[in-house]
Amino acid sequence: MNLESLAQRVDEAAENAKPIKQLSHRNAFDLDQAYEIQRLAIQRRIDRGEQLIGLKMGFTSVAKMEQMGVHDMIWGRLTDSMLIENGGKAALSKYIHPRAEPEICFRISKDIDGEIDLKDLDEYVDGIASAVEIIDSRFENFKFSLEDVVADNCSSIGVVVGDWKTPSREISNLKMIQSFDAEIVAEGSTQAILGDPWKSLQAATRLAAKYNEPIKAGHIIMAGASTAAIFLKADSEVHVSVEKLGDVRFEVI
Ligand code: OOG
Ligand code: MG
Repeated sequence: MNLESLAQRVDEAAENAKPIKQLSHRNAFDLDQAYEIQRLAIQRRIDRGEQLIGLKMGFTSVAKMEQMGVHDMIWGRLTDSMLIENGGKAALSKYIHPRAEPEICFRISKDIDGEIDLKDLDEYVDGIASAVEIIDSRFENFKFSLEDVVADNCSSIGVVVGDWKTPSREISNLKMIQSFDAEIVAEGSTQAILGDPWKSLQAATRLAAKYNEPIKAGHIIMAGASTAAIFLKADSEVHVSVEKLGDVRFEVI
């Protein structure tokens, strides 16, 4: 099996916003090979001039695991083409079947090249913000196995980050609300993210070290959604509000 050709398939599906069949339907590959497909697919973006800006964690809450039927933590890579400015616009035409989910984002202040203890993590973080992630599985009907979703860079396509706040260790029970226009569509707490989003960052340092992906000063790390993700609606505003961390929003056009 040619991992590069599978990487090309997920990359082109994202580029063309055209869904494809799950890779695992016709190819048997294990989790390490799935991460290699992801790395190769992101390398194609980097070869086109995109830059790595950080990592994202996925399935760090029970709500997400239950919604998607995948019960293992996953991680993916973020590039600058995925960033949407706070208050900016997301065009539905660029996506297949996009969903939004409320998140917390960390900004890294010092290079990390190994697993960091939970108690030492604040030495490496200089900002925390509320965030929304747009996910858009390249697979038909948003259905995948653990290996499929990892190969597909964990459905990454868009990230919107709010204003950076001074890091606090006390973010383990903050209310999170996602609204479309004025209607609340998802509600949760940072508690849902492994009991404390700092634990998600800790897991990111462990997994990045395991897969030889250095985390650099200036990178951002998304901790994973606290609630199920909701399909975007044309001509609406998506708004996420996190207690103490403030608001973040974008317009769907
Ligand atoms: C995979 C991505 C999961 C999260 O925050 O849990 C994720 C998916 O749900 O398609 O980003
Ligand atoms: Mg997410």
